[in-house]
Amino acid sequence: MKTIVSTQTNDVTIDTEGPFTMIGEKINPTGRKRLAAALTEGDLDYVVDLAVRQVDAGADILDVNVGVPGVDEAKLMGEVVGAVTDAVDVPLCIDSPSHESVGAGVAACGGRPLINSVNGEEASMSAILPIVKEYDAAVIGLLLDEDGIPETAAARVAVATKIIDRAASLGIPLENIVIDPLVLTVGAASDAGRVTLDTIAKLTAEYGVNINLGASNVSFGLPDRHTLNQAFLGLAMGAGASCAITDVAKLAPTIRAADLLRGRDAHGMRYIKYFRAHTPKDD
Ligand code: THG
Repeated sequence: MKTIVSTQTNDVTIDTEGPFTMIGEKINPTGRKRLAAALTEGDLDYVVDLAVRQVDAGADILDVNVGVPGVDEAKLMGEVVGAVTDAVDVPLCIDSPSHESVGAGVAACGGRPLINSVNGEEASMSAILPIVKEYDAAVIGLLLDEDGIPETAAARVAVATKIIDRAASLGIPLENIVIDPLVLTVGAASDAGRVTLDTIAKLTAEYGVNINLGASNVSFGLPDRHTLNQAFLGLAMGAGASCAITDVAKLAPTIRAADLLRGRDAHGMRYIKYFRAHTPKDD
């Protein structure tokens, strides 16, 4: 299954059969005071710098979330998307629960974005899916609904079915949907990783759909987060995930390694290219 997103001049294919797609997570003020302040002050240079650094680190797509209290989020989303689009040539993942902000971001990006996100709640599906249809955009479907995040893999797949069927009724094809099974921290429930991995396997068997993860969520509240994030990404890729919203500078080496190991990197060219571009010379 291929999900194509684009800028005006550049296509990126999220592909269940291809190498893993990396979505840079850093334009998101959650837990980042410096960025929250920059967004509040309208300091777009700081945001553009985050964009450039993530693309230099290998990001294929950039997530853009501007949710800080006390700002006109839709207006700011349009401005940030415009500034990022002028600075880097990668498609964007427009991250907001508000349909006004999503609409402003989609309108400002010029290409075909990934909308982050719709979920199985009636209010979300009825607000977001018409925008997906209008712009022929791609969308991330989060596996939660009015009852919260289901505890079992089967119940999460049932939410995926609800989102996929509703989208189909509006004429949105499965190719334009990327399912996010949701990752909770294993710090709170030690089978949280297992449930997500089982959900990925079931979705892959049933729908063959592209699957995204917010991969760093798995390690919240635990020591040595990087080791957990690396192990989880490798397992999730093995189970069928095809993209992640992640810290690309930290996790690209793991992702390039896992692609080579699962036969998605002919002659190791991507692994070697990444290593050459990002390993400092020690002479
Ligand atoms: N699925 C989808 N979208 C998502 C998520 C998801 N969007 C938001 C989030 N989850 C993914 N993005 C982030 C962004 C930052 C962090 C984690 C996930 C993060 N921040 C550090 C912190 O809060 O401690 C600070 C990072 C830093 O300083 O560099 O970990 O699951 N569809």
